[in-house]
Amino acid sequence: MFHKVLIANRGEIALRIHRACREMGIHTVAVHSTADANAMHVRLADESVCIGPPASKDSYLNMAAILSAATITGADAIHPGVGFLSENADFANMVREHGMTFIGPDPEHLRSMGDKVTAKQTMKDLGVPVVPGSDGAVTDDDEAWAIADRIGYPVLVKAAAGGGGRGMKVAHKREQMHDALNMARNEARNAFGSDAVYLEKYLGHPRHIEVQVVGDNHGNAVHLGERDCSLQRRHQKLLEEGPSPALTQEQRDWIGQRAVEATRGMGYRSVGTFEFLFEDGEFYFIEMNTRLQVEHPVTEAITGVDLVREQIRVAAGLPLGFRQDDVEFRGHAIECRINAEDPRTFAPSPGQVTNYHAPSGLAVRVDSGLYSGYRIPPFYDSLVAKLIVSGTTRAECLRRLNRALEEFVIEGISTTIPLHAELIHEPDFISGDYDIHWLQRYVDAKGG
Ligand code: MV4
Repeated sequence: MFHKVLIANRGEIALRIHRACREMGIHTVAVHSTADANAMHVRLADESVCIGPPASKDSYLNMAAILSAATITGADAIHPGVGFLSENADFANMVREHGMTFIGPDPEHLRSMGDKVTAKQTMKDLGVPVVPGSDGAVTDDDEAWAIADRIGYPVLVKAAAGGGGRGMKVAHKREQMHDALNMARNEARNAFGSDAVYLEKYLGHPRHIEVQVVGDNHGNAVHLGERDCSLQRRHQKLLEEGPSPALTQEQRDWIGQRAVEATRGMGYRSVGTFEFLFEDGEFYFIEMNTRLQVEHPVTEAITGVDLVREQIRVAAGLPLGFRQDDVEFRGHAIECRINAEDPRTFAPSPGQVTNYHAPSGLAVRVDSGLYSGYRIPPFYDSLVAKLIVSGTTRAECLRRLNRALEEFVIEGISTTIPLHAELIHEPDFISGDYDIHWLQRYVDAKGG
């Protein structure tokens, strides 16, 4: 097992990784920007190194500074967390070349899944259902028209290097295809430095359902069920739950099986997430996330598996500590992402937290680096806390979530707590009847 892990991230996820390491007897090194000197994970880490000024590109994305910090502190592994360098194949390679372990998948899988066209083809070959569309990248209008005639309009043009919704354009009819292609290509070139695009049938009212998997170095792979992440706005998730209220047990088992077979089939060795759109009873693979995810605690709550611990173990070459048959799914869990934002306009609200009190009690978990007196810097993502609540049933989980939100005190800044408190009383949410567009419509209707 590793002796010392450098945590190349910040905020609640850095704290989450620190906790897993300490429970495993591993020493931790926090790296931080000058703006994060007072962060909780920096205070708790065994050692810390300042790696640069506030801007992410000069600190949390600064590969040379992070590798230097790992070298001088004698770390034998680097955990990249989420976002930042977590899916960067070049960084994973550099970590390896420095004689350390990247706690994540092989660079080969970071690269192949990072290219959405390759990812889709790989999954199709491994028996995973994909969205009907082009086989590979599309270059000219005639080719695009021919594919659209086959799959039918509306058609979505997507960037091969994309993800997160950038570089997507819908063509509702033949006349819109030329402009959609050009606009998607331009956006992709500007955002990702590659103008490769591909086509898919546009699904109008899907849910976003993702399946958690873990694979090891010994040919083992398991799935840990699904999370429903449909409640999002502008590609920012607000709340995630598991199991999905939209699936039958049969659908759940079937998609879990497809994901686990693909994980084993590609020799994937880490935690990973298969993202699907789910519409009219059918699953369609769209992307694979080759990292730990922000919403991983939902899965931990319903399975009892410590995902970060397993990720670290498999990165160290150890076999998975359990088999598929050992995984028991129990009850329901919901995660609320609490952002330092105005709950109506979503404008960032950084600043000093004058008073902080987190809820607790049975089946309530809070992952947060906040404390009274902490000053939230304005330079990063506004996620400041995750509230994860479980219950034996979804109804019980909702009642518990309601009381946990009532207990939560964060003063001095605005947060999205009031939005969550409102949302869980919406009849559509209570009945589980929502798709990926529901939250935007809800916010628009309130005049946010
Ligand atoms: C789609 C789609 C509809 N049809 N693909 C958005 C981000 C990227 N990861 C995939 N996305 C979508 N792909 C087809 N063929 C709708 C979306 C989409 C979306 C997907 C998941 C969660 C939220 C979303 C919000 C808007 C659009």
